Amino acid sequence: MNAPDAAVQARQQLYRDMDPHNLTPLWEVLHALVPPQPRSPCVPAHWKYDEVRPFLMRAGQAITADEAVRRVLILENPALRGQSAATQSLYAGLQLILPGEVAPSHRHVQSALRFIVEGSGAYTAVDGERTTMHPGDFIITPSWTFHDHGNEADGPVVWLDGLDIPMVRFLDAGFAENDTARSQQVTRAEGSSLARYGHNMVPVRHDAPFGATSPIFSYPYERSRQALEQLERDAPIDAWDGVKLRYVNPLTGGYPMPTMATFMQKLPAGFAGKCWRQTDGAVYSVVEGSGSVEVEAGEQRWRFDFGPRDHFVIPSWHTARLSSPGGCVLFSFSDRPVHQALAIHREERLS
Ligand code: 1HN
Repeated sequence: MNAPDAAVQARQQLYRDMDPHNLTPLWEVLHALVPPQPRSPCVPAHWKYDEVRPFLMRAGQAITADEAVRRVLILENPALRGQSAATQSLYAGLQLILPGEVAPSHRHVQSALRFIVEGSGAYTAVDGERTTMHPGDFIITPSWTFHDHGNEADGPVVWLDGLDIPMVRFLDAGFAENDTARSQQVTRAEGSSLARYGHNMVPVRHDAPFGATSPIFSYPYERSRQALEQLERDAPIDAWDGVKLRYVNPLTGGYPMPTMATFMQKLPAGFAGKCWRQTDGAVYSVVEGSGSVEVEAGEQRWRFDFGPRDHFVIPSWHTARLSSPGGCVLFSFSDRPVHQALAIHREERLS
């Protein structure tokens, strides 16, 4: 029922009079503030590698890694242009490093993950240890640790950067500083963190070297793939996810980073998955093979046919379904640990 004209006018006058005092009536915005279900401003998005790669290579001609500090093309959600965000909470970008280049050492509060997309033989260094990159490896830069990258191989190396930049920005909690050295000194042998923490054993006396972040900083693809292949052969296939595993912090059993969860999944050839939706928005990197993702929200529908090295985003509470006639491997990351820490995570598996 509408209020009579006089009442409406009195209200409008009230709003105008209080406005200069920075006061707003809740009852005019209540519904939008507390929606019956999430209505993400993000849209599903797809970046085909064939289309992105030429721009990355042109960026390689246009600016050095040293000049750029980080030579990255940001994967911006089409509905959030200008915000450097793939979803409301997650940043994603593709970083290129050419032979002989160094991306200088610095540190920041924002946590980062690297997922290697193309090329081998570049390294990243964290806390005095280097790790060599191979396609499909998942590498972590914990919050507030110095890190630099370099390429001592003979071809370009490209990786996906995933950072919690929008979350840290939302909380106004960002700090950053440059290192005194361009490349940090190597103080530990390559592979020592994996040997210490990555074989179902841990040192007898230890403190978590990176606090809430996993002490393993490179999770090699070779091992993730082996696990997925064995499970594809020997275990039931999940009707929604195919074969899907999450990466783990071996000291806690939780996610490798406090703000981001990471996953790898294999869809067997002929997989036609069921629909699901979840409140954590996710960014996907196609490791091998091809397939398609169908996404639905309200009346809107999207379908992306993806191939190797493509990237795509499924926003919060969008219904999605994966299929793959020939089989494929997908890496993904999301803000699920934050949802779970706040006890607000929801997931629905639809039939
Ligand atoms: C950063 O430090 C890296 O270390 C990549 O490779 C992307 C985006 C924003 C801020 C810092 C890196 C970044 C970043």
